Amino acid sequence: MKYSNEQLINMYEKMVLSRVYEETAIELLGQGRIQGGAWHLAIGQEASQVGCLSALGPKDFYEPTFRNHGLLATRMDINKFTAECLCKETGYARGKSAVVHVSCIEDRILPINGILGAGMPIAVGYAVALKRRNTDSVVVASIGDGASNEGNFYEAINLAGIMDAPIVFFVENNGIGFTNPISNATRAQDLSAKGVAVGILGVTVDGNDILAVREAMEAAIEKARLGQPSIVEAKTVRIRPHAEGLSVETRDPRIIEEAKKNDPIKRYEKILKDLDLLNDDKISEIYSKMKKQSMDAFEYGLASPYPSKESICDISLVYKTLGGDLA
Ligand SMILES: Cc1ncc(C[n+]2csc(CCOP(=O)(O)OP(=O)(O)O)c2C)c(N)n1
Ligand SMILES: [Mg+2]
Repeated sequence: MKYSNEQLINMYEKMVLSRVYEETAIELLGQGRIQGGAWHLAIGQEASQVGCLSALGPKDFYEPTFRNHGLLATRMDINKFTAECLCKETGYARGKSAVVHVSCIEDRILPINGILGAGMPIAVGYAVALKRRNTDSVVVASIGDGASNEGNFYEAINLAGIMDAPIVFFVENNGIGFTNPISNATRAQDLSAKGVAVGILGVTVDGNDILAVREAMEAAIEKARLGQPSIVEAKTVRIRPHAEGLSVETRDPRIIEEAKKNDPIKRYEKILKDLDLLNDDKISEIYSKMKKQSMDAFEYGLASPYPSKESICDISLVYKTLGGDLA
C-alpha cells in the first residue's frame, strides 16, 4: 500500500465527516433551524472530493465548487466555516460570503464562483501568479460536468496549456447538471478527453474509488509542478437532489439505488477492514466523533450573531479572503 495507516484512516475520517456534516445540515433544514436553497450536498461523492483534496501538498491551492460544503468542513475551521454558511459575524468573511462563496486564502481555499465556469480562467490566473513568484505551488480547480461545457472552461484549459500553468482541472462528473442529464449536455463520453483539443493531458478515474482518485491527482499535481497542466475526471453519482429545498429529484430512482449500492464510504470501509485498520466499533466511534463536531459547529453558527450594520458595510475582510496576496 502506497499510503501509511495514518493517511488511510485520515482519508476515511474526512469522508465520514463530510457525509455526517451534510446529513446534519439535512436534519437541521428539516427542523427549520437553518435555511434551504443553497445547500448543494455531495453525499455519494466523498471519495471523489476527499481523494482530490487529500492529494494537495501543504502549499497548494484549491478552488472549490458550490458542492463542497462537507469537504470544506474537513479542511477549514469547521466552526468558522459553518458560521459563514449561516451568514454570521463569526464566519470567515463575517457572513458576507455565505454558503456559495466562502473562501480563505490562509487555508489556501480560493473563492468559489457562483457563475458556472467563470472561476476557471481566474484559477489559471492564480496558477500563473504562483509560477511568476517562483513558488512551486499548484492550483487544483474543481468543476462539475455541466459547468465543463461552459466556454470559460475551454478558454481556461487552452490558456493553461499555452502558459504552462501549474494547474490541475478536476472535473467531477456526477452525470447531471441541475436536472439536465449529461447525455443532454455533451456527446463526450470521457470529459478528460477535452484536453486533447488543446494539447494537455487528461485521465478519467472511478470517482467512487478514493485511492484511485488520490493517485491520479497526485500524478497530475506532480506534472503541474513541472508546468504541465492536465484534466482529471472523476466519475461518480450524487445521491441527493441538486440542492436541498430547491429542486426535486428528476432522475430514475434506480440511479439513486445503484449509487447507494456503490456507496464510496462503504467501499473504502471494506478495504480498510481487509487491512485490519477498521472494525465496527472503530467505525461507530468515528461516526460519533464526526457527528459531535458537526453538531457543535452548527450550534456555534446558530448561536453567533448576525453582522452589525457597520460590519455589513465593511467589505475589507471579503477582499482579504479573496487572496490579494498569494505569498
Ligand atoms: C453560468 C451559470 N448557469 C447556470 C447556473 C445555475 N446552476 C447552478 S449549479 C448548476 C448545475 C451545475 O452542474 P454541474 O456543473 O454538473 O455541477 P453539479 O451540480 O453536478 O455538482 C446550474 C445549472 C449558474 N450558477 N451559472
Ligand atoms: Mg454534475
